[in-house]
Amino acid sequence: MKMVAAAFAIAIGLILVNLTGALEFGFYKNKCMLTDVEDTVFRVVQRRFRQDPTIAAALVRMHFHDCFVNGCDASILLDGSSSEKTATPNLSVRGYEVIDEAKSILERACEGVVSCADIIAMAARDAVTLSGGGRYNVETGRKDGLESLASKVDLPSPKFSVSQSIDAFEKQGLNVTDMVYLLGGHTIGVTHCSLLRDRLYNFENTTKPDPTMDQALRDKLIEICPQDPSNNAAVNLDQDPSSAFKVDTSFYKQIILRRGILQLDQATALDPLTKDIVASIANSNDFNFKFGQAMVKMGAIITDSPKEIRKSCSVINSASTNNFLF
Ligand code: HEM
Ligand SMILES: *[C@@H]1O[C@H](CO)[C@@H](O)[C@H](O)[C@H]1NC(C)=O
Ligand SMILES: *[C@@H]1O[C@H](CO)[C@@H](O)[C@H](O)[C@H]1NC(C)=O
Ligand SMILES: CC(=O)N[C@H]1CO[C@H](CO)[C@@H](O)[C@@H]1O
Repeated sequence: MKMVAAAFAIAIGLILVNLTGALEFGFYKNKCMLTDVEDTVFRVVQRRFRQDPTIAAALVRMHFHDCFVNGCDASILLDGSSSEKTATPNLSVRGYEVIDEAKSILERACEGVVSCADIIAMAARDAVTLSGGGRYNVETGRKDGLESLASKVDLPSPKFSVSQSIDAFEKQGLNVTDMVYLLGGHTIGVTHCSLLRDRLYNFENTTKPDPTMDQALRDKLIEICPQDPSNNAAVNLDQDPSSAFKVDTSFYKQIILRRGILQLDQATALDPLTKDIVASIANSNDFNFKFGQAMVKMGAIITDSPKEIRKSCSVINSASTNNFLF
């Protein structure tokens, strides 16, 4: 009798763990017939990456945006007239088609098993690997959210002070060290002139450039981003030309040299709250490992809102009978 009760308790425990969405390494092992889920995602990302290496940055950023809005639940993928996709910070998030391709291959192999949120997490990891950042193990077992609302997108702004940004990360359960590692995501990818023009010509309404910017960098950037606001060219976030698309510590070395592009990135290297962390990462030799750990921690932001395994990543399963999206 006792054993039955114990077994029952364990069973209930397992169900509860599953309901609360506990993540584990290798969750999909032997869960998709003969298909290796992680390998399938990797091959899709690799094929896309060979056509367009800039997709790596887009996938890493997608995971960040997904996790910071209602946890990592693929809500960023849902279509809808006022879904997260339509929120301003999402305007330049790309890579949806990579997730869709992996999803359709996996649905053919094993229907209703692999969540879109997990595909994003795996694809972000693969993007890091393909960009030279090493391979970290990714936790899986997420489910997909039912709701996506632009009005709930409350991502930190590149104009935030370091202290505001620390608060935003702490709200997500990430500490200041995690934040500085995760900002290392900016070791790849680009931003656009519209987000940095003020630093070149009229910083905080002073009619002068941002005094924290290296003069040689400013000279270069005014060529790429003239004052005319109709120009919105892309600018590498990591200003070391030899590693602008490599995941490594060069981003930290650049911001120490006052060659940060986003105001917050630059401030992180100068603010007493973060500058020692930046300096130590810049000279560390375990960045890939620590960055991977920080990504795993970010990937574990999960809320308890209702979830499912979506059939198609851009629409909830019962989309025809409810009004969550509009
Ligand atoms: C305070 C936190 C953060 C702020 C304010 C921020 C802000 C930004 C901004 C403004 C852009 C440029 C968008 C554009 O011009 O189109 C950007 C790009 C990017 N962000 Fe962040 N970000 C933050 C944290 C992160 C984190 C945690 C990651 C990932 C670990 C990340 C990864 C990226 C990547 C890879 C890009 C380049 C995207 C591309 O080239 O397509 N960011 N970020
Ligand atoms: C931040 O979190 C990491 C990982 O969970 C931990 O190793 C580190 O000690 C924490 N740092 C601070 C400053 O709390
Ligand atoms: C600069 O001036 C504009 C227009 O007056 C104002 O909206 C904005 O808040 C100011 N920005 C800063 C950083 O003071
Ligand atoms: C890539 C993507 O889906 N971007 C969308 C962001 O939001 C605008 C609307 O404001 C859409 O037009 C874009 O398609």
